[in-house]
Amino acid sequence: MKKKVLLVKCLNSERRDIYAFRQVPLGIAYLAAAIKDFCDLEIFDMLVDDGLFEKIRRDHPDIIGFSIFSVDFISAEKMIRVIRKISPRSLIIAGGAHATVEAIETLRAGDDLVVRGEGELALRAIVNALNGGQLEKGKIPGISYFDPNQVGGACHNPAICEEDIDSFPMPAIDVFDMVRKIVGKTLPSDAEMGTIRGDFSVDDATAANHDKRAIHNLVHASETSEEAEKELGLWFAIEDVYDYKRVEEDLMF
Ligand code: B12
Repeated sequence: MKKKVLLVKCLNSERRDIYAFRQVPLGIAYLAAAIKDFCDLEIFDMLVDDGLFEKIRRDHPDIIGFSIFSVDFISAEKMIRVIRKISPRSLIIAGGAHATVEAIETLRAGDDLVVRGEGELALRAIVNALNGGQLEKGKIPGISYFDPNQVGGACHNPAICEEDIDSFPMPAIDVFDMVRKIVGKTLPSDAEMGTIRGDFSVDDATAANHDKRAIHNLVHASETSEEAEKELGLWFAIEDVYDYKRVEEDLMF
């Protein structure tokens, strides 16, 4: 059976407001492209998503992968300690700039494995090994892990550097909920600046209840493409629906 994988872009919540722009974390997008066909994949981007602990408590992913920069390490460390407790059977993996240069420190934070450098081949090997039922850490390229039988306590498997980087699939932008990121949270009073609801409405539940009306949240976004198809049929005629191309599409794809 395919394993449940949750990839998390870590962000110290105090830094959230610094980044007013909505970017896709490129490292996670590349990893997603490498593994999405082999697992049941979800992405959690702390720049925009809330409720990580609740999500993990509910879903208990088989693998939780954290992408960590040094500026976010201290808050990532605290988070990992909590997650260890709420989902003890999840395999916790860390990668990214900080994990690569500080593998031992990152392992001490409570991760099972650290992937150093490029993660596509290593993460795919880990997912496929777990799908097959057994992870033999010694066989996974480019990872570090504690091993009590090892002198010094830690193993650092040599990395395989893919020479033909064109063989990596293009980043899987489709795994990010871009439309929902642009639209913002349902309640405009909670929506971030830079989102449609955050920038153009200040409405909230108290005001709407007082006036006995619906909340003015300006725009609707369907949860899934199946839901979108159903809702388009309910509210729109075929001539109301426009196809469009974003300016960057020809540059990126
Ligand atoms: C482009 C870039 C940016 C872009 C990001 C664009 C985007 N959409 O992602 C922007 C301008 C937004 C940016 C911002 C910042 N950046 Co910057 N950035 C870079 C740069 C030049 C390339 C990163 C990149 O995209 N690489 C390509 C992708 C595919 O690789 P990757 O992200 O490293 O991911 C791979 C591996 O690391 C690994 N991996 C990553 N995460 C995980 C997780 C798991 C589970 C696994 C298994 C593997 C894994 O697998 C991935 C695929 O191979 C690097 C320098 C460099 N040459 O790496 C600096 C770099 C990453 N940035 C850095 C910093 C400090 C920042 C900021 C904190 C700056 C600031 N003060 O605000 C912010 C943080 C933004 C944030 N949201 O957290 C530092 C990080 C240093 C550190 N020790 O942590 C770097 C290394 C530059 C440097 N030498 O100082 N950055």
